[in-house]
Formats: sequence, C-alpha cells, structure tokens
Amino acid sequence: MSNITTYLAELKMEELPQEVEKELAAGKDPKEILAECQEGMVIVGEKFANEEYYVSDLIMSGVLFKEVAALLEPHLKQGDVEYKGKVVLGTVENDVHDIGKDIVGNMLKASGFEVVDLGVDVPPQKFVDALKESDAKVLALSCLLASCYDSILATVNAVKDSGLRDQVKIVIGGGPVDETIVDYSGADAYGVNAQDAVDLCEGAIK
Ligand code: B12
Repeated sequence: MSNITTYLAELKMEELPQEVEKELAAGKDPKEILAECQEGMVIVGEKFANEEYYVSDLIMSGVLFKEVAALLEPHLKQGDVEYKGKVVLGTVENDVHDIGKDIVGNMLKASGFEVVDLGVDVPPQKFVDALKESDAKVLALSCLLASCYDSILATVNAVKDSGLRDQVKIVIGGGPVDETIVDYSGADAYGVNAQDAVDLCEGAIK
C-alpha cells in the first residue's frame, strides 16, 4: 500500500499533506495521487462499517481529502483547452457527500467544460430547472449512498417529465453506482472516477 493511501486511511493530518507535497515535487502524476487517496477513503469507509471509526472520523477524512484536493488542483489544470460545452452537476437528493463531485467538477472544468454545480442534496426539480436555464446537454449525478438510488431514479424521471430527456445525456457515478443502477434508474452511463466523468461527458456531446 502506498504512503498516501496509508496516511489517509490512518487520518494522518500532518503527514499526508507533507507526503503529497513531496511526491508532487518529485514529479508524481497528480491523478495517481488522487487515486491513492480514493483508495484510502475506501479503507476509511470499511473501518467505519466495521465500527472501528465513527462519523467524526468520516468528517475528518473529508477535511483531510479536501486539503489534498486543494494541493492537487493547480497540478490538474491542462493549460489552454478547447471549450466543450455545459454540464449540470450535483449530488442527488438526501446525499451530502461532495468530495467526489467536486473532483469531477474540477476535472471537467480543467478539460474545457463549463460546469453548473448545484451542490449537494439537490431535489430533482432543481436539476431540471438548471438544465432548462443553462441549455446544458449533459447531466452528471453523484451518489454515494445506496439509500439514494431512488433519488437518481426520481431525477431521471423528472427530466423525462420535463420533455428534455431526448436532448440530455445523464451520466452517474459515486461509490456504489454501477451498471445495475444505470438499468434501474434509466440513466445513460456510469463512471468510476473523474477521468471516466470527463470521457463520458465528451462522448455525450459528440
Ligand atoms: C467522507 C465520507 C463521509 C463524509 C462526507 C464529507 C463530504 N464533504 O463529502 C460525511 C461525514 C459527511 C459522511 C456522512 C455519511 N456517510 Co459517508 N462516507 C465517506 C467516505 C469515507 C468517503 C467518501 C469520499 O469522499 N470518497 C473519496 C471520493 C474521491 O470518492 P467518490 O466520492 O467515490 O468519488 C469518485 C468516484 O466515485 C467518481 N464519481 C463521483 N461522483 C461522480 C459522478 C459522475 C457522473 C461520475 C462519472 C463519477 C463520479 O469520481 C470521484 C473521483 O474519482 C465513504 C467511504 C467510501 N467507500 O466511499 C463513506 C460512505 C459513502 N458513507 C456512508 C454512510 C453510511 C454515511 C452516513 C449515512 C453515516 C451516518 N450514519 O451518518 C452519512 C450520510 C450523510 C448524507 N445524508 O449524505 C457509507 C455508505 C454506504 C452505502 N453504500 O450506502 C460509506 C460507503 C461508508 C461505509 N462503508 O459504510 N460520509
């Protein structure tokens, strides 16, 4: 296991940012660091599920990850990129996880997308209103909780009811989301990381 994964899994508030700075200075790919942090977060989640960690530790892992994401962000920028179009992004209703969503948003922006980020716990109608207002052709939904699959379904249905479904591609992602949730909700595709999100959004606007 990498130092970064271990430090995040063990919530090392001082060692982790120092290690990230050190590895960036040594020329390590920031996307690799991001992937190692995500691995660390999975371990935090497992420790929480095993009752070794508490909600306070989840909160701490969130603070720590955001600190690392801020260190990585300038390194993820890709210079001058071609404008690719608009994406409406948000975490679905009843879910307040925003770390993955923010990383997806930053990567989309770095790749040339204009991102309308609606935040967390977003009701279906708010997504629809934003699609109408922005004329975006892609809707990206983040969902970390199995209890919120119905929020994905409700959002897809709200887009259908608004008459926009034919013009808008809906991509989903976040920890537990997979092909079965695509089938369940009627979304178009899912991705497992922020690079997938970029690839899916690029595919959707073609
Ligand atoms: C940090 C954390 C929290 C923090 C969140 C802080 C924040 N600002 O986001 C806090 C403390 C708020 C929290 C609360 C809760 N949490 Co929580 N949390 C986590 C933890 C440890 C890490 C999540 C994370 O940030 N990962 C790192 C990011 C980078 O990864 P990611 O979100 O998956 O995003 C990546 C990809 O999935 C993808 N992606 C994400 N979105 C999208 C969208 C698209 C379109 C695409 C293509 C890709 C994509 O790209 C991202 C970058 O690579 C996870 C463990 C885990 N395995 O995920 C549990 C976890 C998600 N939480 C869990 C639970 C149960 C809860 C609580 C119910 C706990 C409680 N009893 O109160 C509450 C729910 C609150 C709510 N209503 O939302 C469970 C969910 C179980 C389940 N399957 O339903 C998990 C899995 C822990 C566990 N193993 O039990 N949590």
